[in-house]
Amino acid sequence: MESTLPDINRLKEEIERMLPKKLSKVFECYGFNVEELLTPLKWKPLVLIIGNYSSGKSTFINEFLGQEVQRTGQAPTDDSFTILTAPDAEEGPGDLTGSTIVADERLPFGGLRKFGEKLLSHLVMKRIESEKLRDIAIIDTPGMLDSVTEQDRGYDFLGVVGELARLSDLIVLMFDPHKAGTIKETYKVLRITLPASAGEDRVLFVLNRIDECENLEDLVRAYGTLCWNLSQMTGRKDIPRIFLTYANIPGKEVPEEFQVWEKEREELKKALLSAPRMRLFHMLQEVDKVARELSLVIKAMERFKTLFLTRLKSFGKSLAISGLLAFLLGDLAMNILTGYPDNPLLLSLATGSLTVDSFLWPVIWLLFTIAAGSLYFQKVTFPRFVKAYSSDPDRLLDLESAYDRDLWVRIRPKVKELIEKKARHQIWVRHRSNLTKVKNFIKKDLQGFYKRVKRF
Ligand SMILES: Nc1nc2c(ncn2[C@@H]2O[C@H](COP(=O)(O)OP(=O)(O)OP(=O)(O)O)[C@@H](O)[C@H]2O)c(=O)[nH]1
Ligand SMILES: [Mg+2]
Repeated sequence: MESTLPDINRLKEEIERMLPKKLSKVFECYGFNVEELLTPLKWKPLVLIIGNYSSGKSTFINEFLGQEVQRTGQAPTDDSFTILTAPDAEEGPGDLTGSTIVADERLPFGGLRKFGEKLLSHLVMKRIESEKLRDIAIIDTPGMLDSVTEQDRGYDFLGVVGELARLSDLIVLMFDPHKAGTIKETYKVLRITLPASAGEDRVLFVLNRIDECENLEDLVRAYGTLCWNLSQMTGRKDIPRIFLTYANIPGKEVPEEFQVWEKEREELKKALLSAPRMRLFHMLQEVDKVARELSLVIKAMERFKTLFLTRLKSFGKSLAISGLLAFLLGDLAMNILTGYPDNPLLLSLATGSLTVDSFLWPVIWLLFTIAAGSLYFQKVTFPRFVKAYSSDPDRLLDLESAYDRDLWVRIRPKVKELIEKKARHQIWVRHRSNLTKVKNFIKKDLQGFYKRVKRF
């Protein structure tokens, strides 16, 4: 059954509602803001087109939209990130500058501000009348180059690609036969940027401009090279699907044996339209990730609480022994040093002259020891304990999987802050029951949604 956009939107709203409903209390306990979590994914589904320079990104976009929106050309042509979308009912067509884009809170691009002025002058939004852009936005990007450094570009290009990839629901990575997977920036994107920002399932690999291969042999060679390079770059053992495509350029004859791939171009265009459905997966993956992050925070705080209780217990034991000694010997010591009181507790016990008064000083000594001990615990022992774990929260967890280790790196500062600022509160929180709630959420609610989205 083909799912319609209203169906997708209904489910999207349900996912947005589910998270606060189920987990907002638990989130609050650990200083997470549940409302903010899915905000970056509230705007339209995004398709990011990245790839080698001159691989045909802009040509493909123009063809998809049926309009000449983007400039194309043989040498590196685009030096800007261009967000293409249709204007809302209340807006007219027109361009928005980088600084307007990052300042607009309805748009998810505020995170790009950190890349500086130079990027903002290379960021633009084109609002164009296009039916296809009503429900998705497409981002055209500067082509990836070989011998370029951050200084040349003036901003952290790979950082920007990473930030956009995190927001995008589909990423088209375009190659061409002339440089099938050998460009340095492309290598870095595949090796570092994409694994950190987007799941493999979000990336569509495309070998474009195949019509420029001399013959089938040449194409097979280019395809083989790309596969080899991809496996080197991604570390994947399986070969992902690679769309083989070419543009129908007026006046250019496409060899007959290549025409069998004409349908792949159409399939790729159709895949772009699946971005709204991919957005649902993307949202669930975000929720999944943050729920797992939260589980790690809870586990760390549970361990912190247990360690604290153990510490408190051993301190309590020492205090009890000190209190007992003070109770039995405090007045005796006073008597030896000052001659007062006349009849200390132990002596009155030995001489059989025990009265109620004999307990006055022992009780005072006991209370004094307990008060001094508690003060010492609060002012010295506890702050030291907090410092030991806030400066090295890694001691709180044994991380088994690489996935957990990645999550931990991201949330480590949060755990640090939680211990530094809210240690006292954390000791009273019922971590175990919170952890059960989060685990049940991941196992039942989230899996239920995954199943529903897959059926779409
Ligand atoms: N033969 C052939 N030429 C193509 C194809 N796709 C694009 N071109 C041409 O290749 C050149 C580069 O295309 P663009 O669409 O500008 O490439 P791009 O990836 O946007 O390039 P940058 O913006 O510089 O990164 C243009 O002259 C296009 O006409 C194709 O499939 N086959
Ligand atoms: Mg271009």
